[in-house]
Amino acid sequence: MLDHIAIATRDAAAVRRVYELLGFKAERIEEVPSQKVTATLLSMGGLHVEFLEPTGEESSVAKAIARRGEGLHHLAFAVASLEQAMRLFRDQGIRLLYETPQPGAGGKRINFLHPGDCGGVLIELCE
Ligand code: CMX
Repeated sequence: MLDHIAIATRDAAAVRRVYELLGFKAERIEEVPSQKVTATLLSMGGLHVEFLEPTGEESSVAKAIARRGEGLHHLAFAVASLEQAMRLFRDQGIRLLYETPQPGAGGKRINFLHPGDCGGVLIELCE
């Protein structure tokens, strides 16, 4: 199931205002130190949109913005078992970005599939 769509931005507050005018409210704003980002989550029914603002230049989101500009950063899919999903993709030769699950926003455990193996879109797996 699609869990959230993440958008990389230098100014989450400014982008949030646009969505608030559309009638959506920020549900949670959370710093995720392991990913060096502040994540702002807006609920859109069963789906969330997440604005990712880097907290430092060494953040992978800062690098993504410098290289690719602001905009779509990743699609996140909820999985029942992250270890099982990681095995499935690893066995198919699809590159995982971390050897082991990492802590993500909302207490989730996360990993990523390399965009080069996914049609140019970074995919997050979250449990
Ligand atoms: N979406 C699609 N493609 C992307 C991308 C993104 N967000 N970020 C980088 N890429 C592409 C690059 O354009 C490049 O493509 P080409 O080889 O065709 O030129 C390729 O991936 C490799 O890019 P790179 O510059 O060599 O590598 P980076 O140092 O930018 O790292 C990536 C890319 C995906 C490995 C890195 O961003 C990463 O480890 N991401 C996972 C962690 C993360 O994104 N965390 C964000 C917060 C998560 C959260 O809390 O929700």
